[in-house]
Amino acid sequence: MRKTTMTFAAILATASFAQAADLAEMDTNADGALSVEEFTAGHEGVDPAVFTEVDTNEDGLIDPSEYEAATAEDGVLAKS
Ligand SMILES: [Ca+2]
Ligand SMILES: [Ca+2]
Repeated sequence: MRKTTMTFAAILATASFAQAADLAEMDTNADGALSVEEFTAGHEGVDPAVFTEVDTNEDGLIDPSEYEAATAEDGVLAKS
C-alpha cells in the first residue's frame, strides 16, 4: 500500500517535470513565460485563440501555473 502511494507520487512528479520542460523548451527568450508567438510556435496547428483561454489572468503571457492548468487532465491542452 505504502509502495503504491510512493510510486504514484513519483509518476506525478515526473509528469509535472515534463510539463515544465515543455514550457522551458518553447520559452525562446527564457523569461519563464510563453508569449503568444512562443505558444503558437510550440503548438503547431493550435488555434491562437486557445492562447487567450490558457492565459487566465489575461496578462498576455502564459506562466508555468497557467500552462500546468491547461495541460492538466481537464485543461484546454489536455492530450486525449
Ligand atoms: Ca518567453
Ligand atoms: Ca497569464
